[in-house]
Amino acid sequence: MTRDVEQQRQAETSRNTVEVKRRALELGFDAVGIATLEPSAHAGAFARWLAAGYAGDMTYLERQAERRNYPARILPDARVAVVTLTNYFHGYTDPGRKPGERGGAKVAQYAWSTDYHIVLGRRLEQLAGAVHEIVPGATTRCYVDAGPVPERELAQRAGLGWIGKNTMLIRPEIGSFTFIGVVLTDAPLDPDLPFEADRCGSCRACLDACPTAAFVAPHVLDARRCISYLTIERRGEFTTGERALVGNWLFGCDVCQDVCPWNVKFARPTSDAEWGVRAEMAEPELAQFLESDAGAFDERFGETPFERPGAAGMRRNAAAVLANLQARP
Ligand code: B12
Ligand code: SF4
Ligand code: SF4
Repeated sequence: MTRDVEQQRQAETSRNTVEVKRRALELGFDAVGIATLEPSAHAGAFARWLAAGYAGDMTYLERQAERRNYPARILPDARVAVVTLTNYFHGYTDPGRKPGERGGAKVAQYAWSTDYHIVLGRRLEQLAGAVHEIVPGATTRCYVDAGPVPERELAQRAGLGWIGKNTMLIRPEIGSFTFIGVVLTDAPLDPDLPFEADRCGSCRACLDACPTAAFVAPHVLDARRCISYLTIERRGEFTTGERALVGNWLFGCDVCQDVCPWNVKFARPTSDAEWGVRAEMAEPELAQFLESDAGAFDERFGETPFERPGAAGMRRNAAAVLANLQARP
């Protein structure tokens, strides 16, 4: 290939990269970057995490470890990941007025709206459509919180932020109340430089604030003690110890993000209509979970994050919260 042809090709790749990013922002994503698909830099740490049993019942993580460590194997011929962040923060500057603080039972903010897998799945497909228009013949595959994609690591590699001691991907300008969505593609696009800085410094607010002491060390979470795991991923009934750990969290947990100074200073409420707050999610009545059968539950909470634990899981969570609230002085 002559130098001129090579230069033309490089110029076209740069133009296409700018256009893909422009379209992503136009679609409503709050940030976008391009990551390479080189092997994970954290394969050793991930293997030790699995071996220690910190994944609990999430056996799918072990099954997907091979592809996760080699993201290029997820989609044959894929060259890069287009990585997006979407802010879902609703604000909490006045804790007394924060939904969920009044009645006792609390729900993590990400679950106050329609299920993000549905909203972002649609939006990512539109972004994939844009990639096809810009690079005709390109292959794409979209992922959000699914499959073997190491989403936080790819986001860090795409220059979108760093991985904090609480294991969250934090973007300096907006904090960590964000969803990560990924489009893998074989389209030639210019990768961004990774976000190399660690902006946690000597802070350890998240580690100290975790109500269940779930962090074994900075960046290492024993999911079995994490309220988010217990209320969303854990199958079957709680042990007495687990029941006590969930406190008044009915679904998910926000504590290690609520205390993070990067959220306190920089997180701003989303104005995106797709994340409109649903009162029955943000301020749920416990009784409805204790009483509802599967049919009534599906009618009320279909297409919401509560579907993952389902009617039985939410009944278990509600019973635990009620017992914990009643046990309080
Ligand atoms: C399994 C899972 C969970 C588990 C385990 C979480 C965990 N920290 O490991 C549970 C159920 C507990 C959970 C909880 C939550 N989750 Co979750 N979860 C996932 C999922 C499906 C896989 C994560 C995973 O593989 N964990 C295993 C650990 C070992 O891997 P990792 O977290 O990716 O960490 C990597 C780095 O930390 C790095 N690493 C390892 N050692 C070191 C050391 C240093 C110094 C550094 C820098 C990096 C590093 O290597 C790891 C492997 O690549 C991802 C989606 C995905 N496919 O990635 C969503 C995901 C991580 N979850 C998400 C969310 C929103 C949450 C909650 C906030 C929900 C809530 N409010 O209740 C909480 C947060 C709790 C917390 N502090 O992590 C978002 C996070 C977005 C963001 N901005 O970071 C994701 C990306 C889903 C999405 N698409 O938006 N989750
Ligand atoms: S989500 Fe809650 S329980 Fe889980 S690590 Fe963070 S503060 Fe601890
Ligand atoms: S609370 Fe402090 S240590 Fe934890 S993630 Fe935020 S900046 Fe890092």
